[in-house]
Amino acid sequence: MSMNAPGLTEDQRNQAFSEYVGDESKVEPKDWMPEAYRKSLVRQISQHAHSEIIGMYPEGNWLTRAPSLRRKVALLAKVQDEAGHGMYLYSAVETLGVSRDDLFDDLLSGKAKYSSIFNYPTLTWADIGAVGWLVDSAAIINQVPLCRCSYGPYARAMVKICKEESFHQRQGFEIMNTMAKGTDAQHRMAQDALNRWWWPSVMMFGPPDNESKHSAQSMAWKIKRHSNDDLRQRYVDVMVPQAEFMGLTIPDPDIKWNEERGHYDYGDIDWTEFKQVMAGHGQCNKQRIETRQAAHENGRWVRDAALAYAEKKAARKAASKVAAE
Ligand code: BYC
Repeated sequence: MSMNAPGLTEDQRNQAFSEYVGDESKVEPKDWMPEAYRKSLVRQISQHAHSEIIGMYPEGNWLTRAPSLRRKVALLAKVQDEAGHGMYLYSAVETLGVSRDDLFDDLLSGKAKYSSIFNYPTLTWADIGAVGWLVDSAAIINQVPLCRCSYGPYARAMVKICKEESFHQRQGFEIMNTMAKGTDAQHRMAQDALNRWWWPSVMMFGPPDNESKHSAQSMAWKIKRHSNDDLRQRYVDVMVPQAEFMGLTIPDPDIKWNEERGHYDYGDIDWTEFKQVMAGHGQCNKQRIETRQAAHENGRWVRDAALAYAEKKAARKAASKVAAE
């Protein structure tokens, strides 16, 4: 029984939908879907899109100060990729019946959420290494499973995004490794950046499982594949050996390999800090939104010009069609 079949009751459609996603089939925009599924996708994908857009600011901050042409070109490419990720993701949300203008309004008014991580400042060049290494590694671990999300347009967008995130991660690792193995001063800068970015990166995966209000339903619908804590553990397990390889110390005295569990144990997370950042009281929340508002205003003439051109072109096409008839 298909959830799209005519004449079904709401319960039958819900049942057919659960079986459909249970079979690993992809839901497409024109398929019937429960309203709560649609809303949850709009919530998650739009927050993800906003994160990509706001995520450009901490790194964009260093574009004019990159230490060499090679570093600058790579950083520029990465920041441009993030703009592209935002655009694919806004397109994916549009397939769920929400307009891009409404999404922009939500971001610009400060109503929309975006990832907590982008409310921290990038104080030194080593922070660009730390963001690429720590934040993009977290993004990869969180996002690779989203390539199998039950909603087709999101899953397909994630395939391209994840390929680009892998390049970003390498870019960050290479900066971090070069600095960690450079002069004493460079090593200290790398360690300082790791000290400041480690805990916010660990928090990126979201609240602990017992406080994650969306995880259970999202996993049942195969939007999410793993819980926040499972992904966080995977992250710690991957990052600890990489830090050791670079000769850096993760700022958590409780990190220890647990033979029995086959995982690293780690210390308590300061969830008060996470909640503060989510409530808009992080170090850069205000600055990020103000920068976005200014960029939107400064880009108004481009949007107006593109619209005027499109309208003129459409009018010319319509006129030549009439003339031909
Ligand atoms: N920051 O029930 P939960 C990237 C919110 S990477 C802010 O567990 P869910 C990038 C959550 O939205 C970053 N808010 O929710 C990387 C929910 O609020 P609402 C973006 C957070 O959805 C490098 C509430 O807390 N990645 O883009 O099951 C360069 C309860 O949480 C955070 C994505 O968005 C946070 N860290 O799980 C450039 C990936 N964590 O909606 C860019 C897709 C949680 O009830 N998203 N919240 O008001 C996801 O995988 C999931 O949405 C999350 C949260 C794991 C983030």
